[in-house]
Amino acid sequence: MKDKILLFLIGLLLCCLTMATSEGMSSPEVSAQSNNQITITNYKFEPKKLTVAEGTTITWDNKEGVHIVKSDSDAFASKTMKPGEKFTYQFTKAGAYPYHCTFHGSKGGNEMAGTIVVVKKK
Ligand SMILES: [Cu+2]
Repeated sequence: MKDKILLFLIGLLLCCLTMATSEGMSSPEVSAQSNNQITITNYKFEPKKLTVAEGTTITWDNKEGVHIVKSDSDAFASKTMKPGEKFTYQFTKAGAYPYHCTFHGSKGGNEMAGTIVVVKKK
């Protein structure tokens, strides 16, 4: 009888481990598809780094302050954004797109800056 309980517990443990592992592996893909919004608040881009699939349109939502979102490589640039204003850009090519606020940051990820990582669609 004791053996059966032990086997049952081991089975339960293995089941939990398998579920936890598969969940951990699938979550980046889910977030890449569902999250395409960056909040501008407190002189920061939230999230600072965002991974999305090719073809995703990203929206920067300015909650406070005056900012300009500009790609380090000049791929995209917003106009001067006041609080409540949004900027959108569609990423059609895979690659890393570092960007910064021209008022509060600079190229190379300094101060107010972030990165969009675009991955190929599967
Ligand atoms: Cu700024």
